Amino acid sequence: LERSDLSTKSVNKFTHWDLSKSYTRNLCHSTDEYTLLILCWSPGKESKIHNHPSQSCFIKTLRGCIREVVYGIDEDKDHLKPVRTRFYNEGQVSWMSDSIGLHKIGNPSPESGSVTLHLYTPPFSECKVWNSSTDNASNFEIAKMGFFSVMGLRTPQLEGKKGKFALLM
Ligand code: CSS
Ligand code: FE2
Repeated sequence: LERSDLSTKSVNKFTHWDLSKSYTRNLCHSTDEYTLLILCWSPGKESKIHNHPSQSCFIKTLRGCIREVVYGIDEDKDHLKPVRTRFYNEGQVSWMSDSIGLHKIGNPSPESGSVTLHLYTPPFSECKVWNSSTDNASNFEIAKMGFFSVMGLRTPQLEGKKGKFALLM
């Protein structure tokens, strides 16, 4: 992932923006073993705190900057606590898994969008989300992962529904 050198043209096919959302999830490729997504982050917006049912989540920042805050679970108080914050610039790769903890990621720039490439092994369709770091560790909801586009085509029917399931995007 670090060595990959994607042309603007190959990435542009998968970059779809919706400024009313924190980010859009755009499916590039999926097999039984892995899934490859491009996420487009609205200026100043971030995900909710969430976990990763996949064994591995690799993220490469393709455009702009990404801020990641990692959380641990304070077992005594049953609370989430921030452990570290990192920034990733264009070309940098991060790795995340439940063995590290939970995280939220977002775009710290108030002016421009960010684009990230995500490699999850194996693919996953649901994860746990917390609404804020003041939540109890047990106060999570299940979010179904929607797709804003698939193979470059808009898929409004796959965007995910509010209601029974929380929305991460
Ligand atoms: N896990 C989030 C993005 S942050 S790694 C998602 O797939 O939408
Ligand atoms: Fe994540």
